[in-house]
Amino acid sequence: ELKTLARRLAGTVAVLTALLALPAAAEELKAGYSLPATSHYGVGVTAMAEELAKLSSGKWTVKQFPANALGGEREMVEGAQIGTVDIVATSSGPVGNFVPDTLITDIPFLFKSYEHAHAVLDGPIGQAILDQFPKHGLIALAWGENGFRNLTNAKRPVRTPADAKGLKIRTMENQVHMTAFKTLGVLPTPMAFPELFTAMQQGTVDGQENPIGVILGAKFSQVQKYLTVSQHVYSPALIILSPSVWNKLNDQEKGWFKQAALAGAKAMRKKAEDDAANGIEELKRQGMEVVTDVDVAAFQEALKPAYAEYARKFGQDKIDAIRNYR
Ligand code: EAX
Repeated sequence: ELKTLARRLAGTVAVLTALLALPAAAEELKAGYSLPATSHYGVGVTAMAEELAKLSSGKWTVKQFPANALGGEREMVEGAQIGTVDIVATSSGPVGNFVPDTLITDIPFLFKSYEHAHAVLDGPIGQAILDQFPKHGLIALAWGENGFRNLTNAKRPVRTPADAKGLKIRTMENQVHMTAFKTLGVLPTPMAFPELFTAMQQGTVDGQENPIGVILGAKFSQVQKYLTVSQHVYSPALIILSPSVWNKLNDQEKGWFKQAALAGAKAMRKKAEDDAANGIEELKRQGMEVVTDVDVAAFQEALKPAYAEYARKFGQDKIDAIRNYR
């Protein structure tokens, strides 16, 4: 009888051992973002997922929740903090409320070009900001891109700050942006992105500002007549990972996530830039009236008091280090 028991035990141990040796079922990660799957965020997250699957031999799969299905960007970042969302592709818009060091990147007319922005964000200045995330309960894997933002409204063509004065414009939930719009004499109305379309439809706000790919993806031409190609601020994006995922990874796996996020960020940038280059024609076809001869110098002049405030807040040396970075 003892022998039978021993044999059974051995058999059980053998089965258990075999089970443990089997490759574990893929772990599914939830990824959220505010735009359709065809947008730069969708393209970026897809590229990240493919690279992660390749590097890890399929250990992780990514289930995507486009178009605010997991809430607005602030809510998704909160979700990453508490572990209800695993991956978030988000504009920097609400991120400064969690990691104040990101706010310096939201200053209007700070970045001169995509190349300039990429050089700063992918260099030591950008890395130093990413390094701040863990102490705020978040992991930032890479800088992605939302793009240069442009003003739209339902009232009138805008070329100069005088044209913009008095318009009620939705801004992101971002102090740096709100300061800028207040300074321009615009009535800034901070609002989460998922509420924006209805707010414009109902006339609660006159307009908003976003990169061309966002204006296209969110179908804003249905509720906005005038587009001003103001490119008044570069809007970085971030690929954020929940610490609840990160803290379980070994060093090799952490490397895979970073590498995959960099591939995602690269694809995101390419799509955002393609949309910016090609999307204006499409918006015209959709009926928007487009102003391209914007008086940028007048906007920069009108923003002087805001720049003085940023200098007090961030330090002129820090701002200049970004402005003059090459
Ligand atoms: O990230 O809130 C915004 O205007 C963002 O630019 C948009 O959700 C894309």
